[in-house]
Amino acid sequence: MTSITIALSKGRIFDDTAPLLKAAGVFALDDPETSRKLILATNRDNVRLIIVRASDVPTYVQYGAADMGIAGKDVLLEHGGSGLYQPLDLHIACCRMMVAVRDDFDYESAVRRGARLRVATKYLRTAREHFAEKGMHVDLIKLYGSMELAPLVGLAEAIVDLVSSGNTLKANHLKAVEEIKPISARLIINQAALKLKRATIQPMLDAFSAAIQQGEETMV
Ligand code: PRT
Ligand code: MG
Repeated sequence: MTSITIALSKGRIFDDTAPLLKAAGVFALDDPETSRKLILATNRDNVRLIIVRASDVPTYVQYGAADMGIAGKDVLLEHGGSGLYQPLDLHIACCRMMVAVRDDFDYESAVRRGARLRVATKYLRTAREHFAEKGMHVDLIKLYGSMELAPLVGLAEAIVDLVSSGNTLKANHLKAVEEIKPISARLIINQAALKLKRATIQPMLDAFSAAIQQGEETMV
Protein backbone atom coordinates (compact mmCIF):
# COMPACT_ATOMS: atom_id res chain seq x y z
CA MET A 1 0.00 0.00 0.00
CA THR A 2 1.25 3.51 -0.81
CA SER A 3 2.60 5.47 2.15
CA ILE A 4 1.83 9.10 2.74
CA THR A 5 3.50 11.81 4.80
CA ILE A 6 1.49 14.68 6.26
CA ALA A 7 3.22 17.93 7.35
CA LEU A 8 1.80 19.77 10.35
CA SER A 9 2.93 22.37 12.86
CA LYS A 10 2.42 21.78 16.55
CA GLY A 11 0.26 24.04 18.67
CA ARG A 12 -3.07 25.26 17.38
CA ILE A 13 -2.81 23.65 13.92
CA PHE A 14 -2.05 20.23 15.38
CA ASP A 15 -4.74 20.59 18.07
CA ASP A 16 -7.41 21.58 15.55
CA THR A 17 -6.33 18.96 13.01
CA ALA A 18 -6.31 15.98 15.39
CA PRO A 19 -10.14 15.63 15.34
CA LEU A 20 -10.15 15.75 11.52
CA LEU A 21 -7.44 13.11 11.32
CA LYS A 22 -9.40 11.02 13.78
CA ALA A 23 -12.44 11.27 11.53
CA ALA A 24 -10.23 9.86 8.77
CA GLY A 25 -9.20 7.01 11.13
CA VAL A 26 -5.72 8.40 11.84
CA PHE A 27 -4.13 9.30 15.16
CA ALA A 28 -0.53 9.98 16.19
CA LEU A 29 1.17 7.47 18.48
CA ASP A 30 3.10 10.29 20.21
CA ASP A 31 2.05 13.73 21.41
CA PRO A 32 4.10 16.37 19.54
CA GLU A 33 3.91 18.73 22.55
CA THR A 34 5.79 16.30 24.78
CA SER A 35 7.73 14.15 22.33
CA ARG A 36 10.90 15.48 20.72
CA LYS A 37 10.33 13.35 17.65
CA LEU A 38 9.90 15.21 14.37
CA ILE A 39 8.49 12.19 12.58
CA LEU A 40 5.44 10.74 14.28
CA ALA A 41 4.12 7.29 13.50
CA THR A 42 0.35 6.86 13.46
CA ASN A 43 -1.98 3.94 14.07
CA ARG A 44 -1.88 3.40 10.28
CA ASP A 45 1.27 1.76 8.90
CA ASN A 46 1.04 3.80 5.71
CA VAL A 47 0.52 7.27 7.25
CA ARG A 48 3.15 9.31 9.11
CA LEU A 49 3.17 12.88 10.34
CA ILE A 50 6.09 15.29 10.24
CA ILE A 51 6.23 18.25 12.62
CA VAL A 52 7.63 21.45 11.07
CA ARG A 53 7.41 25.21 11.62
CA ALA A 54 4.03 26.57 10.48
CA SER A 55 5.64 28.68 7.76
CA ASP A 56 7.68 25.71 6.46
CA VAL A 57 4.66 23.44 5.80
CA PRO A 58 4.07 24.63 2.17
CA THR A 59 7.77 24.18 1.35
CA TYR A 60 7.81 20.53 2.46
CA VAL A 61 4.68 19.84 0.42
CA GLN A 62 5.81 21.83 -2.63
CA TYR A 63 8.98 19.73 -2.93
CA GLY A 64 7.18 16.46 -2.23
CA ALA A 65 9.00 15.78 1.08
CA ALA A 66 5.44 15.63 2.44
CA ASP A 67 2.51 14.54 0.26
CA MET A 68 0.04 16.76 2.04
CA GLY A 69 -0.04 19.29 4.83
CA ILE A 70 -2.10 21.77 6.77
CA ALA A 71 -1.20 25.44 6.63
CA GLY A 72 -2.79 28.76 7.50
CA LYS A 73 -3.99 30.92 4.62
CA ASP A 74 -1.62 33.61 5.96
CA VAL A 75 1.32 31.28 5.38
CA LEU A 76 0.03 30.22 1.94
CA LEU A 77 -0.38 33.82 0.80
CA GLU A 78 3.26 34.51 1.67
CA HIS A 79 4.48 31.26 0.09
CA GLY A 80 2.56 31.87 -3.14
CA GLY A 81 1.16 28.33 -3.43
CA SER A 82 3.30 27.10 -6.33
CA GLY A 83 3.16 23.31 -6.85
CA LEU A 84 0.33 23.03 -4.36
CA TYR A 85 -3.23 21.92 -4.77
CA GLN A 86 -5.52 23.56 -2.16
CA PRO A 87 -8.74 21.55 -2.26
CA LEU A 88 -10.19 22.28 1.18
CA ASP A 89 -10.77 25.10 3.61
CA LEU A 90 -10.70 23.22 6.93
CA HIS A 91 -12.37 26.06 8.88
CA ILE A 92 -9.89 25.61 11.73
CA ALA A 93 -7.34 27.96 13.35
CA CYS A 94 -9.56 30.86 12.26
CA CYS A 95 -8.50 34.46 12.76
CA ARG A 96 -8.29 37.73 10.82
CA MET A 97 -5.35 39.48 9.20
CA MET A 98 -5.60 43.07 10.42
CA VAL A 99 -3.87 46.42 10.39
CA ALA A 100 -3.41 47.69 13.96
CA VAL A 101 -2.02 50.88 15.49
CA ARG A 102 -1.59 52.38 18.97
CA ASP A 103 -4.81 53.31 20.77
CA ASP A 104 -3.89 56.98 20.54
CA PHE A 105 -2.92 56.99 16.84
CA ASP A 106 -5.35 58.57 14.38
CA TYR A 107 -4.98 56.16 11.46
CA GLU A 108 -7.86 57.58 9.40
CA SER A 109 -6.40 61.05 9.40
CA ALA A 110 -2.90 59.77 8.62
CA VAL A 111 -4.36 57.93 5.62
CA ARG A 112 -6.32 61.03 4.52
CA ARG A 113 -3.21 63.20 4.79
CA GLY A 114 -1.28 60.67 2.70
CA ALA A 115 1.28 60.23 5.49
CA ARG A 116 3.96 57.67 4.68
CA LEU A 117 3.61 55.07 7.43
CA ARG A 118 6.10 52.51 8.64
CA VAL A 119 4.39 49.13 8.91
CA ALA A 120 6.03 46.24 10.76
CA THR A 121 4.98 42.72 9.77
CA LYS A 122 5.92 39.12 9.19
CA TYR A 123 3.54 39.17 6.18
CA LEU A 124 5.39 41.35 3.68
CA ARG A 125 3.67 40.11 0.56
CA THR A 126 0.12 40.36 1.90
CA ALA A 127 0.83 43.77 3.43
CA ARG A 128 2.43 45.07 0.22
CA GLU A 129 -0.61 44.03 -1.82
CA HIS A 130 -3.06 45.48 0.69
CA PHE A 131 -1.48 48.94 0.82
CA ALA A 132 -0.87 48.99 -2.93
CA GLU A 133 -4.58 48.32 -3.50
CA LYS A 134 -5.41 51.23 -1.21
CA GLY A 135 -2.92 53.41 -3.10
CA MET A 136 -0.95 54.02 0.11
CA HIS A 137 2.81 54.42 0.19
CA VAL A 138 4.23 52.59 3.20
CA ASP A 139 7.66 51.46 4.34
CA LEU A 140 7.46 47.80 5.27
CA ILE A 141 9.69 46.52 8.05
CA LYS A 142 10.14 42.75 8.23
CA LEU A 143 9.81 41.15 11.67
CA TYR A 144 9.68 37.47 12.64
CA GLY A 145 7.34 37.77 15.63
CA SER A 146 5.92 39.92 18.45
CA MET A 147 4.83 42.57 15.95
CA GLU A 148 2.68 44.15 18.69
CA LEU A 149 5.80 45.62 20.24
CA ALA A 150 6.81 47.68 17.20
CA PRO A 151 4.33 50.62 17.59
CA LEU A 152 5.00 50.76 21.34
CA VAL A 153 8.71 51.47 20.97
CA GLY A 154 8.59 53.63 17.84
CA LEU A 155 9.77 51.07 15.31
CA ALA A 156 6.58 51.52 13.25
CA GLU A 157 3.26 53.36 13.30
CA ALA A 158 1.27 50.30 12.26
CA ILE A 159 1.50 46.53 12.16
CA VAL A 160 -0.08 43.83 10.02
CA ASP A 161 -0.76 40.76 12.15
CA LEU A 162 -3.28 38.05 12.94
CA VAL A 163 -5.97 38.72 15.49
CA SER A 164 -8.28 36.13 17.03
CA SER A 165 -9.64 37.12 20.46
CA GLY A 166 -8.17 40.64 20.29
CA ASN A 167 -6.65 40.17 23.77
CA THR A 168 -3.05 40.67 22.64
CA LEU A 169 -3.91 44.00 20.99
CA LYS A 170 -5.84 45.14 24.05
CA ALA A 171 -3.08 44.12 26.48
CA ASN A 172 -0.63 46.23 24.48
CA HIS A 173 -2.87 49.31 24.04
CA LEU A 174 -3.31 48.72 20.33
CA LYS A 175 -6.46 48.81 18.19
CA ALA A 176 -7.37 47.11 14.92
CA VAL A 177 -8.19 49.66 12.21
CA GLU A 178 -8.60 47.57 9.06
CA GLU A 179 -9.34 43.98 8.18
CA ILE A 180 -7.22 42.64 5.32
CA LYS A 181 -8.54 39.05 5.10
CA PRO A 182 -10.29 36.36 7.09
CA ILE A 183 -7.81 33.51 7.67
CA SER A 184 -8.28 29.79 8.26
CA ALA A 185 -6.18 26.69 7.71
CA ARG A 186 -6.23 24.84 4.38
CA LEU A 187 -5.41 21.32 3.36
CA ILE A 188 -2.61 21.39 0.80
CA ILE A 189 -1.53 18.53 -1.44
CA ASN A 190 1.53 18.09 -3.62
CA GLN A 191 0.22 18.11 -7.19
CA ALA A 192 2.23 15.07 -8.32
CA ALA A 193 1.38 13.10 -5.14
CA LEU A 194 -2.33 13.63 -5.74
CA LYS A 195 -2.01 11.90 -9.12
CA LEU A 196 0.33 9.12 -8.00
CA LYS A 197 -1.20 8.39 -4.59
CA ARG A 198 -4.84 9.23 -5.21
CA ALA A 199 -6.02 5.85 -3.86
CA THR A 200 -4.64 6.72 -0.42
CA ILE A 201 -5.17 10.49 -0.47
CA GLN A 202 -8.74 10.68 -1.83
CA PRO A 203 -10.39 8.75 1.07
CA MET A 204 -8.66 11.08 3.56
CA LEU A 205 -9.83 14.10 1.60
CA ASP A 206 -13.39 12.74 1.64
CA ALA A 207 -13.24 12.02 5.39
CA PHE A 208 -11.95 15.55 6.07
CA SER A 209 -14.74 17.13 3.99
CA ALA A 210 -17.38 15.03 5.74
CA ALA A 211 -15.99 15.94 9.18
CA ILE A 212 -15.96 19.66 8.32
CA GLN A 213 -19.51 19.51 7.02
CA GLN A 214 -20.67 17.70 10.12
CA GLY A 215 -18.90 20.26 12.33
CA GLU A 216 -20.73 23.04 10.49
CA GLU A 217 -24.10 21.36 10.80
CA THR A 218 -23.71 20.98 14.56
CA MET A 219 -22.72 24.66 14.80
CA VAL A 220 -25.92 25.83 13.07
O1 PRT B 1 4.90 30.32 16.53
P1 PRT B 1 5.82 30.12 15.35
O2 PRT B 1 6.72 31.28 15.12
O3 PRT B 1 6.48 28.78 15.32
O4 PRT B 1 4.94 30.08 14.03
P2 PRT B 1 3.49 30.63 13.85
O5 PRT B 1 3.20 31.75 14.78
O6 PRT B 1 3.33 30.89 12.39
O7 PRT B 1 2.67 29.34 14.25
P3 PRT B 1 1.42 29.19 15.19
O8 PRT B 1 1.36 27.74 15.54
O9 PRT B 1 1.44 30.22 16.28
O10 PRT B 1 0.23 29.55 14.20
C1 PRT B 1 -0.12 28.67 13.18
C2 PRT B 1 -1.29 29.24 12.39
O11 PRT B 1 -2.41 29.45 13.25
C3 PRT B 1 -1.06 30.59 11.74
O12 PRT B 1 -0.35 30.46 10.54
C4 PRT B 1 -2.49 31.08 11.54
O13 PRT B 1 -3.00 30.61 10.31
C5 PRT B 1 -3.27 30.42 12.68
N1 PRT B 1 -3.69 31.35 13.75
C6 PRT B 1 -4.97 31.46 14.18
C7 PRT B 1 -2.93 32.21 14.45
C8 PRT B 1 -3.80 32.88 15.33
N2 PRT B 1 -5.06 32.39 15.14
C9 PRT B 1 -3.28 33.88 16.23
N3 PRT B 1 -4.03 34.49 16.99
N4 PRT B 1 -1.61 32.47 14.45
C10 PRT B 1 -1.12 33.39 15.31
N5 PRT B 1 -1.90 34.10 16.18
C11 PRT B 1 -1.19 35.09 17.06
C12 PRT B 1 -1.11 36.48 16.43
O14 PRT B 1 0.02 36.56 15.57
C13 PRT B 1 -0.99 37.39 17.65
O15 PRT B 1 0.34 37.50 18.11
O16 PRT B 1 -1.86 35.27 18.30
C14 PRT B 1 -1.80 36.65 18.70
C15 PRT B 1 -3.18 37.26 18.71
O17 PRT B 1 -4.11 36.44 19.35
P4 PRT B 1 -5.34 37.09 20.15
O18 PRT B 1 -6.21 35.93 20.50
O19 PRT B 1 -4.76 37.75 21.36
O20 PRT B 1 -6.04 38.07 19.25
MG1 MG C 1 3.07 31.66 16.93
